[in-house]
Amino acid sequence: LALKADLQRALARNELELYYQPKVDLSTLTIVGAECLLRWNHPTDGLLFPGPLIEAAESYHMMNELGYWTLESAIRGLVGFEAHGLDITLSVNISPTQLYDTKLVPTLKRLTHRYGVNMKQLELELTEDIAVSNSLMVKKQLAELRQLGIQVAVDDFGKGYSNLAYIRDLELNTLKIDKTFVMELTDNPVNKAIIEAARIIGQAKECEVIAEGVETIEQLHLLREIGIRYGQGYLFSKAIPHQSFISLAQQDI
Ligand code: G
Ligand code: G
Ligand code: MN
Ligand code: NA
Repeated sequence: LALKADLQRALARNELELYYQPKVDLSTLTIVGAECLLRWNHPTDGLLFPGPLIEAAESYHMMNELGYWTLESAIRGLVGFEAHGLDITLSVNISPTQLYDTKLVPTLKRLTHRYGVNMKQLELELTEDIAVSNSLMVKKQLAELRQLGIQVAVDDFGKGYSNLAYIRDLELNTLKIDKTFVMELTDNPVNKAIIEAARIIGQAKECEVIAEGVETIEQLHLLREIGIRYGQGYLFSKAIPHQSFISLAQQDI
């Protein structure tokens, strides 16, 4: 857990940075989108993963502040991609706390308007736990986001406390299969069955299905065989800085 002072300094001194992991079409291997992941350029410890920072933000009631920093940076990132001719969707992770904030929808409206981005190019990733939380507040917020054209994804599908009845009823654009099923795809036949089930659910719900954690060619081949259309993982690229992402994606077009 980071200290409150660390978090405040990180926000005030611009130590935070968004990195971008490509989302790839598994049949053509072209980049069709990106997920942005928070990184912390710590003044002495170097580049850090965001876990401790996010935990700190939650416990010091600063998650919304961190979340709005992330959303504005992501929208600016999208503007940069557009300026380089990249027409992609950008996915942003949203913590449950953010979905309980009544300022979320008006802020997103204001930011997308200010930066002139199309809300359809923005996707919010919710963890399955919050997606199934069945709270009226969450349902209302999700409906408003979708009305604006913002895409909704359920992240880490299969890992949380699944409530398939709620997945059934939730209007969503994307189902992201949790990386544990993909990473252990060859070890246990049940993983393949779960991924097949996700594909069938996606077909019935008319939403996209993405496999996360694709690390090997063998996994890629199996995912294609199963009929999964999109993937993310170290086989293609880890999350990289904005400019590096642009260079990588431009090789594609
Ligand atoms: O690459 P990685 O270690 O960044 O991500 C670790 C975890 O932190 C993942 O579960 C990811 O969803 C989460 N995460 C990364 N960036 C953000 C962010 O901007 N907001 C939220 N809420 N979670 C994030
Ligand atoms: O929880 P969420 O799915 O948002 O976070 C994705 C996490 O998975 C991040 O920490 C990201 O860095 C990590 N990740 C992305 N691709 C791979 C991969 O191929 N293998 C592993 N082990 N982790 C990955
Ligand atoms: Mn995610
Ligand atoms: Na995930």
